[in-house]
This record gives sequence, structure tokens and C-alpha cells, in this order.
Amino acid sequence: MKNTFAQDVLKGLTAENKYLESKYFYDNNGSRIFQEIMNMPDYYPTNAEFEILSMQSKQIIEALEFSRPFNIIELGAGDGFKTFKLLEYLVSNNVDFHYIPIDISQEAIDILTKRLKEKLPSLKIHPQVGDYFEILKNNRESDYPSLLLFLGGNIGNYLEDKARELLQLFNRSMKVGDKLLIGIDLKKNPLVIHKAYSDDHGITKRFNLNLLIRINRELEADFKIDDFDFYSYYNPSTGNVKSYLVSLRRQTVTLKKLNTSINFEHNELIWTELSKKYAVDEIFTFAKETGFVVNSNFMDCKHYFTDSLWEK
Ligand code: AVJ
Repeated sequence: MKNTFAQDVLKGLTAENKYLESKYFYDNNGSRIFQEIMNMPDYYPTNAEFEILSMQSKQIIEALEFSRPFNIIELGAGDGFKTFKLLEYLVSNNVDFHYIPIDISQEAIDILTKRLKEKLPSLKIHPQVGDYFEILKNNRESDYPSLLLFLGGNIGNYLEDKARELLQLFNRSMKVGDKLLIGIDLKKNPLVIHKAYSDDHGITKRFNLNLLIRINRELEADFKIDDFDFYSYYNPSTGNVKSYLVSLRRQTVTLKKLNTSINFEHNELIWTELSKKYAVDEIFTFAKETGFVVNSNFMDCKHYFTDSLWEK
């Protein structure tokens, strides 16, 4: 794993247009800063999805049309807060199901498991730490139907081709009749989206700069954090939010572990993240292209976000 980080950083920083992959934001510090982002009122996706799962759990479960019992497999469960409302609904209605949260972070899975055991003692929980696809391999052999959860809008971080590949991979590990509930952030008033990614408190900036701090620590680099700024913009015609670090000076950074130095021009950019927004008709196309049928879209009252239910 560590190796991949080094290789990916080297590849990104020596590219013609420099970039770093957003999946590397989430070290322990980054995960904590992301919690702060989710608590900002301007970061609407958290509230929108929370509203959906609080108000529409019943409708979501009814739409599954599963002959019970079934499995709920959550991909990238994190600390699991977003899923709590759904689980709570199921447990309080004595629905027979097993909850299998998967995350790459042992820390996140430990916190999640402890919390859920306290709050929902009768929940049948089987936490898994590791790579989605390794763990998903077993799903094809299960006698039970499965609901896969891919919440939070994480699909937005993938370029369209990569997103399609990921969804096809999900599809291949599913049985006919299995369902996928996928959180997707929708196109909306550009000002709303802009504010969610360029907050006045500088939390999103800290989230991005933390990646340089991580590189300093893990790759023995000497990024001067004050010599970089943050810039993010939304393009309403493509639906892309793109985030960047900006070099405030002409400067050279040395990465000791990689035996290399990287030059930055004044105002040179490092692209750090894509957060793509979709229109509802694009979601239907996407599902079709990847082997799914859309059963229904569960949206918040402002129609900012959808938890889209797909069937294989
Ligand atoms: C966790 C990927 C859904 O793209 O909206 C929040 C991460 N980046 N603010 C997103 C993020 C900047 C977030 N996702």
C-alpha cells in the first residue's frame, strides 16, 4: 500500500499537468478534516443524504422487494453515520438482515462497530477491513439477496470512464436481482455547489493542504505549506467541480524517499480532486451502460442529491 502511494505521487507530480489522487486525502488527519467538512452547513450533500435516509427508509426498503432475509453490504462504510437511520429503521421493524460494512480503514471500522453495537445491540454486524472487490467476491456464492450501498456521493470522484468501470465491477460481483443504492450529487444552482467546495472557513483548503503534509511525512518531502493556496471551481456545463493546489512562488520541493526534486512555476497548479455532478437523465444512461435498471430515485426535498436504487 505505502509503495503505491509513493509511485502514484511520483507519477502525478512528474506529469505534464501535475495532479494528486483524491483517495489519498483520507489519512487519519484527512478523515478528521473531512468530518469537519461534513459538519459545515454549506456542505449540503451530508444533510441532503441524511434527510433521504431519515425520511424515506421505509420506501427504500419496500422498493427492494426482497424475500427476506438479506444482506446489506456497505462499500466504504467509514464511521457509518449516514447509514445509521436506515439500519435503525430495519432493526426497529424486526427485519431479518445482516449488515456487512467494508472499509479500508481499520480505525473507521472499529469506531463504527463499537457505536453500532451500543446503539443497535440486536444488529447482526459482520465488519470487514480491506479491498471491496476481494470481499465482494464471496457475494456471488451467497444464498441471500444483497443490497450494496455506495453512499455519500463518492462516485463523483471518478472520471466518467473510471466510474463506469467501477460500476461494471460492482455489477460483476452481484447476483441477478441484487440491488445497488448509490448516492449521487445532482446538478443544481452553481452558486450552491460553489459554496460547498470553497468555504469561507478554509476547511476545504486545509483538507487539500493536508495532502502535502502527508507527503512531507510519508515521503520525507519539504513542501512549505504556506507557499501553496487552494482553488476550486464548478463548471455547470460539464458538472465538474475541480479542486487545485496553487504554487504561490517559483519553488523546488525535494522528496527524499523518492530521490527526486520537483519544480513549480509561480501559479502552477496541482489538480487534487474531481467532484462530478450528474443530471437525473445521465444517471439513467449510466445505469443502463453498466448493466443495471433504475428502480427509483430517492431525493431530498430540494432535489440536491439522490440515493438511486439500481437492480441487476
Ligand atoms: C467524499 C468524495 C463525496 O467530493 O464532495 C468534500 C469529498 N471534497 N469537499 C466530495 C470532498 C471536498 C466529497 N466526497
